[in-house]
Amino acid sequence: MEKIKTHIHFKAFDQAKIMMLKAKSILIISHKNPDADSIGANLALREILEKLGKKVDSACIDPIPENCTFLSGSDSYLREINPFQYELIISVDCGGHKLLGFHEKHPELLDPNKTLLINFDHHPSNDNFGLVNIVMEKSPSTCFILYLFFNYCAWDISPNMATAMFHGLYYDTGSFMHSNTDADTLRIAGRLKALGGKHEKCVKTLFKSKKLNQLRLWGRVLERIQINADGGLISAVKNEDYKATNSKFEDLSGLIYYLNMVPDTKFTMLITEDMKGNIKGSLRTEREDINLSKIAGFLGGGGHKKAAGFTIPGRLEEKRNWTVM
Ligand SMILES: [Mn+2]
Repeated sequence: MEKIKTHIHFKAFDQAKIMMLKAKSILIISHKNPDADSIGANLALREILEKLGKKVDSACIDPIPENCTFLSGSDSYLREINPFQYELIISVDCGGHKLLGFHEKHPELLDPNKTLLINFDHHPSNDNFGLVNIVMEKSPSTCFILYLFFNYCAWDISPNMATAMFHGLYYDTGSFMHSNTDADTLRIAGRLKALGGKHEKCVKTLFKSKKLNQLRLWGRVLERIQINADGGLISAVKNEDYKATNSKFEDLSGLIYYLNMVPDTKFTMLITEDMKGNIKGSLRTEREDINLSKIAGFLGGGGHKKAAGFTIPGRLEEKRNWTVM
């Protein structure tokens, strides 16, 4: 079998393993507005830690997205927590401490004198908020990192865990279409499938099912596309759009990939109202010479070079320029 070439944080792996084996009660936190990677990683980790005899809870400040509800264990997430009930906290896929969501009500999460936190993530924007930080920027997903970690620990991956981890890996690589898909990604995807991962179910749930009202919402966004002076493709969603199509913010998930399909555009930006008084921006590019993480950073956001986002309070206003020739 070929060797996995990804650079591995062995020392941090060791520390994390020891802390997990020692703790009797563990809380695993998925990031706010969770995605398939954060949920898949959480559930796979929970299953193995439960098999090791631990009392484990999964938590997320926001509801689980519909495309993850088929994963076993997804129905028992906590929406409120008491960090002091646990000997160990693990965050998965949280690209910065703010994405924990719970930190505002529970600042003790970020105080190593009060709680022990292991931070598993792959976002370059990660501010290493844990006591142990396993932040591997070159990894395509957090589920990928967990695969390496479980192997390092010699912990068996069950078919259920393989499905959850495949789901996260498949989602974060945009069905292996993003440039973060390298040979190791495909090797590990293959191994997860061989371990019993239900890959067809992940494919269907993530990329091949759309509701009618969701397509109607997308139609509004597609119709509104403009190319701005900087060569960026831009479209927007207003709160009225959700109402008119009987859809919600979550229904926009995946749309950005379609917007980013026009050749020769420098980048793609979808700006949306989220019905909670915020404007969210999603940015994507195929270009090597553009760093979207930096651009999103100016607006208090973050992410990767080719995929980033931000959230700011406010409302969108449409302005059109008419010229008489
Ligand atoms: Mn991820």
